[in-house]
Amino acid sequence: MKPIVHLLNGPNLNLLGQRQPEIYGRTTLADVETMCTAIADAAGLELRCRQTNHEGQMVDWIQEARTSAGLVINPAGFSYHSVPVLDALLTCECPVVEVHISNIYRREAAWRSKTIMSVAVTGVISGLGTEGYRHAMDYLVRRIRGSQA
Ligand code: CA2
Repeated sequence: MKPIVHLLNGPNLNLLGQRQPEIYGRTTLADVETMCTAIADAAGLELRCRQTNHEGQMVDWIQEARTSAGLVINPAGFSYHSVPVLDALLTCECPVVEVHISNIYRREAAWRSKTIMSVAVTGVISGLGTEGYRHAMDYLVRRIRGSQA
């Protein structure tokens, strides 16, 4: 059986590529999922891609991912307030990469830099656009395949 990796995207990211392209670019969520699936396929991993606007759904999916081989998550708006999402991430036994498409540290709204998720994850990628997902996948592939500590 192939190792399973999860790609979870939070609220409003279903609109990726359709709204605010000056901040989030023109790549759609479907494009991101296709790109990440190709990386997983090439590495012999199974990727499960999901997006939700609902907190409880996100908690359920993180719990499903907690004992998998790896998790890439963009918690989006949950990043700033969701203790349930944070608590779910704290239970994860797998490597977790938090991705933000925009650079949350240089956004006009300073509160966007205050993600509460980062204490629960292996690493954070922010500001590389949707390429951030590619880097997150590459990291997980290398780590799962044993070429990275
Ligand atoms: O930069 C990111 O990836 C964010 O996690 C995106 C979140 C935002 O709340 C974070 O501060 C940074 C969601 C942004 C709103 O959703 C949209 C997505 C695509 C297009 C328009 C809005």
